[in-house]
Amino acid sequence: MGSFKSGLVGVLGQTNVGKSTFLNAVIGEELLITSPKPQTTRNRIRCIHTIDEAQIVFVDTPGLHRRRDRLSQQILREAFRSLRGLDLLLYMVEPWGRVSDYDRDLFPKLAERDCPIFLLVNKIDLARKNALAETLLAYETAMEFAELIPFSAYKRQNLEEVLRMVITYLPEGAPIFPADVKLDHSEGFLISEIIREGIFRRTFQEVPYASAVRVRSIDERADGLLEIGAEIIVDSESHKGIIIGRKGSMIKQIGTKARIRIESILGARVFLELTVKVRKGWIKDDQEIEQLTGIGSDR
Ligand SMILES: Nc1nc2c(ncn2[C@@H]2O[C@H](COP(=O)(O)OP(=O)(O)OP(=O)(O)O)[C@@H](O)[C@H]2O)c(=O)[nH]1
Ligand SMILES: [Mg+2]
Repeated sequence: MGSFKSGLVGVLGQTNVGKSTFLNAVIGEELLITSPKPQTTRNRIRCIHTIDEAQIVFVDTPGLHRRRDRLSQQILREAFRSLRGLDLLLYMVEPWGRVSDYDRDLFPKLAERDCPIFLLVNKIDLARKNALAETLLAYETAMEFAELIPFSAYKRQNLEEVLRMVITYLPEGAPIFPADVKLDHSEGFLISEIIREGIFRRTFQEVPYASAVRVRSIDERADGLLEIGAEIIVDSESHKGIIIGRKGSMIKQIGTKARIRIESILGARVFLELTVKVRKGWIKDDQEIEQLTGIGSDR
């Protein structure tokens, strides 16, 4: 048996390409939130995959985009901050047969990095005939990648091959985290993300983007029940109305779904109390953004 390998592996790519779905598939648990809407992930989040011969510390990152508003810009900075000290970078794209303009503009900057870069072509289950081959050829021509690997996070096609290749490129080293740790964020962060996912999946237009979630308290009662108090922060009274819904139906749905998921992940019974608060203009204010989203810190 060879010696143990470990390393830090970043997952980068345009928003919505499936980075968080890929990492959930790897760690075998839905610890990262995903949605069909862009800009679901806001923070860099380390999640850890440990097997007999290696430990891969993945860094999930917020998706890259060209939106100019303040919150989007801060989210983008967070993505690029995640790239420090990596042993390997996985750049993820979709199989649409051509290099996106965004990727083409980014590649000169990416090529300056000194760690190897893989191209991961995700969602091959959606590729039309020939498109996968065209995509691989187009990206190969646009930039030099250490490896190019097609796969599907959703269908778990070729996932093992991705992991095998990643491990090949890791340096030898001792594990960085205990073997049973899958996420290096607090329980509070995990809970706030699960609630935020409910908002992303159930509301539309600007509402999910202008919402943040803060867990105010987690108390364990003597009988083991976890009492969780969380606050949804929105940008306007009209958003508050949408989040609460007719006769409270929307917030009830969000709360029930989130509670069931928190219970299954934490293995405890949960009482979840959700409140909604308006902080006008928070998405335009750097200090409020940092405070409410944790961007810039490892919370
Ligand atoms: N058909 C198909 N859909 C996928 C696949 N991987 C991800 N998706 C879908 O793509 C959408 C975006 O997935 P996410 O994992 O949230 O994407 P992301 O890159 O993390 O997005 P951001 O956090 O916004 O940057 C979701 O609706 C996923 O279900 C795949 O292999 N096949
Ligand atoms: Mg994501």
